[in-house]
Amino acid sequence: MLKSPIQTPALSGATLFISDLHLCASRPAINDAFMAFLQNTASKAAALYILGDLFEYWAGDDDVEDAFHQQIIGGFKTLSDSGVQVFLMHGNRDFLIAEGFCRMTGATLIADPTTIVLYGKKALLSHGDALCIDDAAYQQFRTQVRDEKWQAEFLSQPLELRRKQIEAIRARSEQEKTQKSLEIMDVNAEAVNTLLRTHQPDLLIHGHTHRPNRHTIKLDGRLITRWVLGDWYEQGSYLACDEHGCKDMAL
Ligand code: LP5
Ligand code: MN
Repeated sequence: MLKSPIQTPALSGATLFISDLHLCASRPAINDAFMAFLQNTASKAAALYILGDLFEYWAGDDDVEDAFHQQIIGGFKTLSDSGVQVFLMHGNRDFLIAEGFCRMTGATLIADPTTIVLYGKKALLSHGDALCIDDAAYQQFRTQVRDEKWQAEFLSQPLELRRKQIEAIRARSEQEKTQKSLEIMDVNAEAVNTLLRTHQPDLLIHGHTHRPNRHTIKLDGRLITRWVLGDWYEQGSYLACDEHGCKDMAL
């Protein structure tokens, strides 16, 4: 169970990062915690970055009629209307979020990876799944479902059919994960180094692995911080950054 949605005082005017909330109608406690986070914490921030897997899954922008989706959309709309910038990156579960969702919420979709200037530091943002290159079965699946043509065909099907196919993939994924080692499902160190060499950031922020941590990487004579964001299964958390640096915060 999530702890009560009493918020740690926000860093006013900070930039916040979250990922892997896996929101869904069947986990009301996390939804309440998230709504409280938007109202009490994110509302005082300058910007909120969601680095993927906001939702347990996303079947298409037409799947928004129910009370659960309307509540989340309303929460974002209130936040963005109040002047907080909301940026959203795709995760491996909600990569079908598209412009329709952005229009409804006021959020801006950002590519994976994206570089931003964060209080004078160069920060590279990613969901993190693309770094798990030892997970060959997943990477093959990822290549298939990230294909534009495949997505257009998938989205052309009725919503009920899409939901059924997603349920089948989720079941298969859960089953296959039981056969994979923790190492296989973590980021590959060389893939991280390659990404860092390409973009030359001061820090990398990502999620996906559900292994929240702060790593220091020495690469080519430079120190780079890799922040891994936590999921919201047991305890909601976020990374708050301002001109003094970044802090991981619990709800
Ligand atoms: O998300 P997480 O952390 O639990 O697991 C991921 C990888 N699994 C996935 C699948 C998602 O969890 C569930 C599906 C999301 C819905 C997407 C909506 C649109 C797509 C619709 C498709 C019909 O991403 C898991 C990784 C793990 O991270 C750690 O990195 O291991 O990967 C898997 O388990 C994937 C399996 O190994 C391979 C699945 C092969 C399926 C092949 C069928 C392809 C046909 C698709 C068309 C119907
Ligand atoms: Mn993920």
